[in-house]
Amino acid sequence: MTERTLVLIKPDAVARGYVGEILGRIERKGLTISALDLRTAPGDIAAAHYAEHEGRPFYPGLLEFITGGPLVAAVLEGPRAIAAFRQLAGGTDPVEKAVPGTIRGDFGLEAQENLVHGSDSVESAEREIALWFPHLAAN
Ligand code: RTP
Ligand code: MG
Repeated sequence: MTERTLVLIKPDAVARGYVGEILGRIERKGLTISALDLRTAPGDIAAAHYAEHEGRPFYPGLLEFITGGPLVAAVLEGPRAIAAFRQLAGGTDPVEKAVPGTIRGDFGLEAQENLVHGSDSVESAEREIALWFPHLAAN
């Protein structure tokens, strides 16, 4: 079953020049890039994207970080694309959870500035695709 997932190459990764490296890993894994856009996230989109974390201590800083510079938003497609990209990304904390060989494990040091986002379920993916790429919403 082909799946879609919403990926963000976060502002830290764009600022550090890792867009090509990360897209290369996505392509080498075999996932298809079906939408790709460099943009600075407006506050309302960022807040809606991370609404599940509202009230957590890191939430205000997370919104500031994610809106603080250009990011790359993408839609990936492929068999088990959601899990496949999260495998490439590695665990949330680049040091405590992500292992070497993953994007976060290879390039990250901090829990917040962890380079990438990938949807965590089919429901999240469809919600996030509709938010970032309204013209690609399922219905
Ligand atoms: P994401 O949603 O960005 O793909 O990351 P995730 O599923 O691996 O992690 P999640 O728990 O959803 O957290 C969302 C993002 O919030 C930032 N964060 N900072 N300072 C902290 O302790 C902390 N914890 C999470 C990270 O940018 C994380 O990716
Ligand atoms: Mg998450």
